[in-house]
Amino acid sequence: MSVFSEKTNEYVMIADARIKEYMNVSGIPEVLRRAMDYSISAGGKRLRPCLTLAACDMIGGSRAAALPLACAMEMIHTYSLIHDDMPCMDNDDYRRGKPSNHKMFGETFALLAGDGLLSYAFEIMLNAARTYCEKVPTYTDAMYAIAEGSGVRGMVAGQVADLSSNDVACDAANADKLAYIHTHKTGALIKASLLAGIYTGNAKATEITAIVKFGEAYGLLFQITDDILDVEGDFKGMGKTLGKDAAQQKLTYVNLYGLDKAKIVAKNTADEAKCALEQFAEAAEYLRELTDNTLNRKK
Ligand code: GRG
Repeated sequence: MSVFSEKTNEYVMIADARIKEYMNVSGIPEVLRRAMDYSISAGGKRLRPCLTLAACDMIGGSRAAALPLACAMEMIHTYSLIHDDMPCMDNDDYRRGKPSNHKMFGETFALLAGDGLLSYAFEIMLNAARTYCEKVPTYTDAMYAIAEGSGVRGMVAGQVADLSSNDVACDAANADKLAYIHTHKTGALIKASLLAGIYTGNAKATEITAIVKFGEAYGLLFQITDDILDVEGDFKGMGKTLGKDAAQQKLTYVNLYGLDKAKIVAKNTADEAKCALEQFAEAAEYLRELTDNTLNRKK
């Protein structure tokens, strides 16, 4: 097994183990726990926890302080998937290879499961802050990055722009709109995951600037490859119904530029992301490999 795969397995394992602990605390109504746990335990790549833990390792930060943030990121991400799948939004029947949350628990509990994961993420972060704020003076910056990235100027703003773009033509005049949707809906949470990790170490201003640059390019790469996989992927890898973007003529990289050009943009964006990591030298090897992996991903 490669060093990259070993590291990824390690990150996923420690995040999963901690998420399991968080899901088993007393006091959560049983029906709510089952609905939350159904989606968070359904699989998923755990990309955002991997980004937080990798950024923490890269900067020599505190793993103990980063772990609650990594789990909070996964909870926020999972809430967004549950809500996005609901009939009032994207109306998807499958997620992570299983029936989506509202198909299993009904719309009321799907809504509450999403609300529960979002608010629990913030409870977990604030509880961790009681322990780590003194040892890690930038812990508040990490939590702020997560709040901003997931909130009304980040992911939620991107979702609003996405839902308002249904009747927008897939032409060059709307390229800026597409960039806004991608950087906010997908990129903001990815950037926040990286910032959270880097803020658990003693990062210099130039390192923070570099990780922001990497996060923006990597987030865009991740979404372009998502658009490509909507055409070229399969249900087994992606765990969701594909082909919807083409059927709905949705504003995506593939519909705007065509498949071949989208692949070129993805390659250039991956190069740009790796360039941003230069100052971290070999400490950034994991993030470089992750970037190559994402460029060629099938899931
Ligand atoms: C409901 C406020 C709100 C936001 C929803 C996440 C999202 C925003 C919408 C889901 C649809 C979508 C294609 C979003 C782009 C982000 C994305 C590619 C999500 C899937 O992330 P992965 O591939 O999923 O990391 P896993 O299951 O592996 O965690």
